[in-house]
Amino acid sequence: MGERIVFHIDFDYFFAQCEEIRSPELRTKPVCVCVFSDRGSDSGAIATANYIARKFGAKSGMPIMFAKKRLEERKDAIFLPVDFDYYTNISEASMQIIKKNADIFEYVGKDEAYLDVTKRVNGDFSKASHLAQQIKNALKEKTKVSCSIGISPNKLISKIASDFKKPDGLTVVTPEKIEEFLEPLKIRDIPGIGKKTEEQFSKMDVKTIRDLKRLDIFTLNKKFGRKIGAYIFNSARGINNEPVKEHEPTIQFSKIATLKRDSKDFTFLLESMRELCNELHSTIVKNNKMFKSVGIQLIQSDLSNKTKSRMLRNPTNSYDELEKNAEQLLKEALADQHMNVRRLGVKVSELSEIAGQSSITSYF
Ligand code: DGT
Ligand code: CA
Ligand code: CA
Repeated sequence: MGERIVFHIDFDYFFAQCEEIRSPELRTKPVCVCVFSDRGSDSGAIATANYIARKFGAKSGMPIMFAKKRLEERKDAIFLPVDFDYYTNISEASMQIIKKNADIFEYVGKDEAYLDVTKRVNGDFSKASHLAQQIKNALKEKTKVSCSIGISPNKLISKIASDFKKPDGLTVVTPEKIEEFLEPLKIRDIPGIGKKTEEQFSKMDVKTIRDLKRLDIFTLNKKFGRKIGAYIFNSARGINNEPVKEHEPTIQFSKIATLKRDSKDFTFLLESMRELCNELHSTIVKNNKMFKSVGIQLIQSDLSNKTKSRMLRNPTNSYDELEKNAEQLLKEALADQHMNVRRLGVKVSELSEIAGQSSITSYF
């Protein structure tokens, strides 16, 4: 394979940034976007926080209560509920702009994409960084989104590079700078190496990528198996041949069915809902996916449509989670239901590869 030029683009503090775009007065305040659980008040977790809030220690996954504690001295701190549909709109509009600038466009998630731009910049890194700057400008102008871009000969290094300087970063790693760029980084900076792997290495006194290069392929294979061993060995040397694959988002899986009779009876509808959840769950499992959003759709007797959805705190592939959330949504939807329901649907979205596999093995 000839030398490629690959971009990794990642939107900065995405959900919180969307909130700032909607309400610019938030820009000077700490902002946390929260997934409130149904237990009320402050139970739930932080989806993400803007960089001002992060300075005080608020971050993704943290219980809302903890974040409030960290931000106690900031009376101006703002805690907002997730507005997933709105973030999706901003994401889609931004991805359209990005896509136009790629030879090959690979959608990874709402705030993330890889681009192969080799052809359009003639393999020239300085043209590539100019193109990246143009993409950043176009996003700022049209959707107001700020992002960080990593540029290198492959997906692995570009992914690391986009994370290197955030927010609003642009990091170019030309082939001759790969070693110099990687060596001082922590092994945790290699995508797929999580806390557990980091601890294992720490016991061997391996902390940086430079340290990691001391280990030969046999040692790594013995410890992690051949596939992951090879991935770690190659990653430490900046080697990654994975192509950028044309990929539009697999946005969702859904099941829909016409009821035996039109009805607005909860128990009757719930029974069908469970069957749909069952079928849907098989599809999810077959495709090795996790979901982070559950939605339902009611098509009413007059064929009008009613939908409801909710974001989960964490990605899951659990049947119980699916059913529990679908049931809750159904209850909410029926609370103010006047018309009978004719067709019923369940969907899951915000799909990701199943955990564990998503970590290391998906980076081949
Ligand atoms: P950064 O570091 O500037 O890229 O910040 P984010 O917030 O864009 O972080 P990233 O790229 O890891 O995640 C993209 C979006 O995904 C983020 O804005 C909110 C959502 N997200 C990330 N982590 C979590 C989490 O632990 N729970 C929930 N509910 N959502 C999350
Ligand atoms: Ca991001
Ligand atoms: Ca991301």
